[in-house]
Amino acid sequence: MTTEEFVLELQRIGAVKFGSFILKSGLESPFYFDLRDMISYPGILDGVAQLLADKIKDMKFDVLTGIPYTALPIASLVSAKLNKPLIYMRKEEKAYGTGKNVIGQYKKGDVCLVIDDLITTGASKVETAEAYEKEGVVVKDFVVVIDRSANGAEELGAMGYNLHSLISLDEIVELLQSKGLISDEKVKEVEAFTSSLAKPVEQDVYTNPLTQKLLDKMKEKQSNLVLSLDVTTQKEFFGMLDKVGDEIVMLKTHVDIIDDYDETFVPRLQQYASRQNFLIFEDRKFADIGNTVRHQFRNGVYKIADWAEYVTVHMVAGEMILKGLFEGIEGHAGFVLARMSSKGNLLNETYTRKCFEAAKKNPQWVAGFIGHGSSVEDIRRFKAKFPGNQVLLMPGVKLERGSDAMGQQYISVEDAVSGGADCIIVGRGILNATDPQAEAKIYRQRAWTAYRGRNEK
Ligand code: S5P
Repeated sequence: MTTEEFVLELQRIGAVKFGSFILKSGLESPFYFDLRDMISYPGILDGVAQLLADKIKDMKFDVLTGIPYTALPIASLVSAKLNKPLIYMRKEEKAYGTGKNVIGQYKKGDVCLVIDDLITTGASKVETAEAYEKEGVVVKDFVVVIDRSANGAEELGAMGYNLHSLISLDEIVELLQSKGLISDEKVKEVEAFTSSLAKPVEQDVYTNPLTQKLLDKMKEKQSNLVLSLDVTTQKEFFGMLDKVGDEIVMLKTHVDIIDDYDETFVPRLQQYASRQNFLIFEDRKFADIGNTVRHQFRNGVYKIADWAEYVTVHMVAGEMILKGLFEGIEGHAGFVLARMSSKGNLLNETYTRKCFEAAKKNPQWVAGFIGHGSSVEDIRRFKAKFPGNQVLLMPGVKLERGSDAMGQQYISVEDAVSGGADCIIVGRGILNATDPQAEAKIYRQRAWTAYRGRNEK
């Protein structure tokens, strides 16, 4: 079967339709592709598998896969034709560490070629690649049957992946037009529709004032170092600030671990903040229903809202937590924990995506995200999904990669920042140094150099 014959067959079986269709997004489209029923036409399925096999036979990969459901039967035929092992990923996401997500035999580091039926935007492909990469499988190339995207190849290219396609929307239209199978008018409609999708929507992206405040302070102070001052007495606390307060853009506190906390603590902290010119971030990780977190934030012994502009928010109870915390008070915003640095944490990709959705709906209450990553690439892809101009603050950072005895995982300053961390959060890397002041200077200098380097690119 030639590509041309394949396209004609697709039209014959109704897998490629031109008319007027309402898409899931609500947009009206002049065409509709659905290759799911191809499995009921063994000749066509075998034909497309052969075309794909011819296309990829000289590419370098160890295993191949098809994205369920539509592309999996296609990939299994390709696998047989090329005598290359097939693997696939469960469609239902498993929580980390609770079972096997990838079915089939493979070794860590194997390169997997991914087959899919269609591409509209690169987003879901990137998600697939990330899911495989979590399992130790390397993804470099995607091969799709039909590329109907406006700029899928560029989008994937920016994330470090290659896109190959058997046939594009333009080629399909051209072929069907040349055979008199669609009208010239329809062709114009398709062109108008695709160019409207390709046009970037011009809009000012909103920046939360608390995000801007942090960015301004970073610039002013030439520092993107956040100190996590996890000590348990006021003496240690202010003693450490004397040494390192000048190096940091923001101080992150856990006020509830200070043994001798009393009413002198906050005024003293505020004096330091104005003298040493840093912002205050209380890392109280709110995670309850709106009404409870409202009290936890504003009342009780610590009255956090009176002195901390930034706090941390777990999205586990749902987005109304943001309303509970921030409604009706000015000058505060949260950092949403979208990923954690601790080994075995239960925040999976679906959860992270929900955090982004919540932030998108409530931009006035979210200054940024707390996140972590296993590599520069991993962080880059995570950050690329931020729904706006939020900043990324990264804990679990030391001068070198490593871990502690209680599950904390560290990546290096350079990996964190070049991947996309705007600020690094450092605790014991500085606190436990023999000379914390000198160490803070090193962290500051390395993080700021990496930040400037990244933004100059
Ligand atoms: O995922 C996270 C989120 C946070 S806020 N992992 C973290 O380690 N943190 C916090 O960052 C943690 O509560 C601690 O205060 C700091 C890391 O401290 P370090 O001593 O390991 O650098």
